[in-house]
Amino acid sequence: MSAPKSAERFDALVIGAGLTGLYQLWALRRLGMKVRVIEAAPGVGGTWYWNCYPGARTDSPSDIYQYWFSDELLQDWNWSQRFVAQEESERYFNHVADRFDLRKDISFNARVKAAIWNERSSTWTLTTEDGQLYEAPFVVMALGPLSAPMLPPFAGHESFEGQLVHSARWPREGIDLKGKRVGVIGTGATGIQIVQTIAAEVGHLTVFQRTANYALPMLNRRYNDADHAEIRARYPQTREIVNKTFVGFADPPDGREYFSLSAEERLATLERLWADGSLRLWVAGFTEIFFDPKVSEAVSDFVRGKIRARIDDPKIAEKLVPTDHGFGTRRVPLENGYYDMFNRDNVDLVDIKATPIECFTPKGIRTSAGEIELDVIILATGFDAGTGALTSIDIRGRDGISLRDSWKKDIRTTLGLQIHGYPNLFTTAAPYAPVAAFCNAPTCLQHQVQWITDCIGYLRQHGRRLIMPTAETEQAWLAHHDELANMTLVAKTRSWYTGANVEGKQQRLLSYIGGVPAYQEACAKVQQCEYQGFELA
Ligand code: NA7
Repeated sequence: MSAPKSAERFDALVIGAGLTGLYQLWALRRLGMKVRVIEAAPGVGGTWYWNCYPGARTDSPSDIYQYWFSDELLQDWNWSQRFVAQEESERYFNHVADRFDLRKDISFNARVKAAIWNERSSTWTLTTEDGQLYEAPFVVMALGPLSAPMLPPFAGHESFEGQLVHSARWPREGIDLKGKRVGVIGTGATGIQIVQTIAAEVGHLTVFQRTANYALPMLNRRYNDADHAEIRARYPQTREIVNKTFVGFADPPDGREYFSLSAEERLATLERLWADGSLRLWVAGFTEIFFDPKVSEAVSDFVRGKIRARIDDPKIAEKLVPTDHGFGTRRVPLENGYYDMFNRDNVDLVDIKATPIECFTPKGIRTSAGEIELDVIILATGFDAGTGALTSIDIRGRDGISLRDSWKKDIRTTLGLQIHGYPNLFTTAAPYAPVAAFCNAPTCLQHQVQWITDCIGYLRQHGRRLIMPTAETEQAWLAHHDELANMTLVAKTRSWYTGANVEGKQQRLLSYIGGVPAYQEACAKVQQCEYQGFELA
């Protein structure tokens, strides 16, 4: 029997070397702390490391999908285009890791399986899958909102003799799809990007759709030197405005009420927002789409018309047009040729609500309408959002309470930043912050890193060892969250935003929907009141 390994000791541990973890490392180092980042992948980038499927691209413009903490970084990095592909995002995070010499404090290929709080020493002990132990008073979970892939238990999946792959576990060396019979299950942001990218290359493509989405056309554009100069000159304003808009984008909302406008003005506004070729219609259009069923229906109908106009066969068009939810109540994907792919002879759409998948077979997929033979099946089936990455780790707080068990009954956080019962554990991208759904991720994640850093800085400055929200504070935040959520159409819609994509998951809106400024204000208030409502020791 080998001797038990002894734990390496640090001032803080960060799990994950994606957008959040890299910045958190940089920020805690500036407090003079000895920090270790533990990362499951062999490289940095998180989401932008793992999601290397064909066509992976950000739906946020590149000038707001980046760090703001270093003017030098803003000066020395040029984005090639408005919406960048995965390779470029990954290159950016590698550049950041090199520029700030971050790698020396990161353990790669190390997946954390357990995190245990020790009350006596006020420390957390992390254990990796290969038995490495790490110990520190503070732990920051920088796991990302969408990093636990959903692998639906399709009957007979192990019998399939072709290649089966989830979009977020795409092999780095790629898959040769040329001439093959390929099936894609899922038509969210990911499925859409895959379909539009591979349709022309594969022999035959079958798209299995459960719920149609309202995808908006992406107008991408390469940047030249003049664009770079102009974008850079705007950075001081951009950095400010992303923290002032409702969802952390740089577009101020239209501001006018839908029904205060004439029919011509409404249409002209919708056309203008549509023509922007971005998520503007969703994030900076008529905010009543989230609350008012009449406005929701009017805007949805506008988008339905745009989708129908793209598809030759009216029967296929009707399948691709969403009718069971309003525009913007689920994640709106951007598309670049997606709808046109259904005019191709080698692409079929299978509505699996009408003809459900019965099982996988050795040769392909059997639906209630018959067997479809396939060489490759791509699962673009999404993620256990917000909670899945956290519950994949056996987290034990005070008195050994298990987060996994507690969250089976009731998912709770305070501001998405801490959880009652788990001292000195900080979460990012967790439920009840705007991060997972209603925020341009970098805006909210950077804000959370700053809050956590300020909090740890405060504790160190004031000779405190421990912080945790009280049960009352947590309850008050949840009540506020629920009150706002329940006023919206979003909370009434089945999607990963409400936990409906995961069997047995609590149905509650995951993301805080009071807007980025209100969220930031609530977080700031906690710090201004020196953590009133939090247990400090
Ligand atoms: P999404 O948006 O959760 O999409 C997953 C898709 O897979 C969606 O169409 C699902 O249908 C479908 N799905 C999931 N489970 C099944 C089963 N069991 N059977 C059939 N179809 C299924 O994930 P994405 O990866 O596209 O995007 C995630 C986020 O990443 C995205 O919002 C961006 O922020 C980036 P459903 O809609 O649930 O009926």
